[in-house]
Amino acid sequence: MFSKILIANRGEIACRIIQTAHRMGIRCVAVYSDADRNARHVAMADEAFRLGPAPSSESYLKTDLIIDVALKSGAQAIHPGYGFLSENTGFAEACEANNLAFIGPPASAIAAMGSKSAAKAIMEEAGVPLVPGYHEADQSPDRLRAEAEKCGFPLLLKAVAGGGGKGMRVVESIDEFDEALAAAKREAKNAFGNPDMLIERYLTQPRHVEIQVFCDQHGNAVYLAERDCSVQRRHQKVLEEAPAPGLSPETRKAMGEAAVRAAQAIAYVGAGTVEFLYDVDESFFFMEMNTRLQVEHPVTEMITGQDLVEWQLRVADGEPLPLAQDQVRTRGHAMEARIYAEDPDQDFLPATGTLRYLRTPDENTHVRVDTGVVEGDEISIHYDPMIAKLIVWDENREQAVNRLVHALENYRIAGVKTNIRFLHALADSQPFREEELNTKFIADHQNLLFPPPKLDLHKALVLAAGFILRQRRSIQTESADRWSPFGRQNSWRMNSEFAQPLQLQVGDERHDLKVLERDDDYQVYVGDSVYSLNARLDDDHLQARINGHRLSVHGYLHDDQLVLFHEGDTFTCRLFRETFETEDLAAEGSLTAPMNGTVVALNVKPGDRVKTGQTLVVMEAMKMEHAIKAGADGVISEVFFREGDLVSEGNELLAIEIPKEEPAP
Ligand code: MV4
Repeated sequence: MFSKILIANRGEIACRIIQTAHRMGIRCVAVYSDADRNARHVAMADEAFRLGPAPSSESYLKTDLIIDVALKSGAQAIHPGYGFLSENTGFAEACEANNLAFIGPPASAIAAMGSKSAAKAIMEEAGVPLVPGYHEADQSPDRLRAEAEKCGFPLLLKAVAGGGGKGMRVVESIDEFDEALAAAKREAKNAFGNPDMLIERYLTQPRHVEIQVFCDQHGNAVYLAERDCSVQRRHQKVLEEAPAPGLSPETRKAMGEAAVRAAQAIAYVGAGTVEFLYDVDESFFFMEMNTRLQVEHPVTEMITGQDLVEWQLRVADGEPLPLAQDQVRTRGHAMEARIYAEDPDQDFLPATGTLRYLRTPDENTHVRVDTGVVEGDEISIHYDPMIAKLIVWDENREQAVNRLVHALENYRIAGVKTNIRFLHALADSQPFREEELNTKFIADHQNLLFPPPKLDLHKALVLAAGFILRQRRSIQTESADRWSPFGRQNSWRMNSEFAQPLQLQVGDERHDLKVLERDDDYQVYVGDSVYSLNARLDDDHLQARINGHRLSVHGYLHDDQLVLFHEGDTFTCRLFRETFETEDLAAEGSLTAPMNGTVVALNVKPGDRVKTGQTLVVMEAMKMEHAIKAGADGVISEVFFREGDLVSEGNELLAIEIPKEEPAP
């Protein structure tokens, strides 16, 4: 077995590979871009080498540099993960040429799946079912038109060089054919540099069912059940599960054996996936073969109890497959949800930012989290926006769905927008629970996937008040003398003049709350209503009772922004601090910004003499102006910002020299 491997990847899959390699006693060399200097995969590896700047083209796609690092570090093999160089024939060949084992298939097998029409010809020869249609070389419009009529309508034009859903066009009738063909060819030429088309009968309600295959270097091949990946959004997988619900043992066997024939037809070695379209009448058709370990491989691991990365390492080292086909067993049901940094409310626009608060569900036999990030990490524009994969397992699908829904409720992120709420709505929806799986699921159920908030506004505001006051009190009691009678608030202060005001902004709306408090109990006035609240805060966990309704939420307060997490949903509001209504006196030698905001007026310059009470700087935050005044007479020695600058809480704004004593006249 190898004693040292290089992982030519980043993020969760790099971490995933390192985990198995370490368990097997194999040392790991990581590579990283400047953006990933402090990334989890770098920290986990035994050593790591810088590749270059953040863009993939200058780092993770640098074939020669990665080979050099592997040779320099003494690694005997390279695991490419998925994406990046994993299906790059040049990279596989470069490994071979440098006597490094490529932990993946031979370059020839990768190349064989590069063209859709060539792949279909190979599969036809191997007896793998194909969607009826045409995939020959003759691209004359007359021939294509004749083949279209033979195929029948609706049909699908697919670019020979396309993949992953790019370059497809549905044609409903022969009248549309010529125009659709011309347009599809133009698109394919532009997108792939190859205008060639193939024709397929169009399946209107297909499912995406894929078979995990594995082949060793000795001609052995097995299939490890299937995955259903039908729930997709714009050809991006969202939820995957294994086994495929409703698949009969006969179909599973037929599909598995077809997949093995597919792999053997191209002399495959290692982990591969054969994708099928699975139709409502249980027929299935070859779609494409992915010549790598796939993102969703964990669901197969969960139901087979096998570690596919371990299999990859053994096969790459020349060992035979760990199991024969009749030793492969599955148990229970597994699901994977892909947690992305994206904003479902803005058409799933990728989101960036810092993972300020990140809590994951506890891992056990039922719950697994594959991730490459930790709290505090940055999600940048440079790479895939996937934050993590949440994988669950249980004895049957119904229980697995419950596990998934529950685990999503315990996956909490603040600082970066995510699709967690969307995933929660999807997993918890009736049609998903009822196995209504097909590739149009998300498009067909928009109403269910963007539900209104479960908490009503008043309850959310009352919880927010409880969280803020409890957190404030825990900070006060930490710092103050906890035995002092003055620190205790043990009587209702019934005069509403003594009620604490609390201003919370939700979206563009500002809500003025008033709160009376005694011990753990509060009376919260919101609008014309009053709520009795009992609240206990344990770290980030708030247990509240509002008018007798017990609720459990988690919260994160940062920069006057509070995020509450409740049953997969989040509630965000901004807190106006009392300091915003007061003035800060600059008594010290330097002056710092009291909050995040903008410098709207800078009334002084270096050398200016200032008098106590004089306004030096005006800041604006959350539509309120805040004057910063001199707390003593002095001279401005330095100014660190200009008008219009954005500053963060704690940033030094300016420096004042305050004479110890006025010089004698
Ligand atoms: C199809 C199809 C219906 N009929 N082919 C999309 C990705 C590409 N690899 C093949 N795809 C499809 N091919 C025929 N003859 C429907 C799709 C399809 C799809 C397939 C799997 C998962 C999601 C999908 C979403 C839209 C369309």
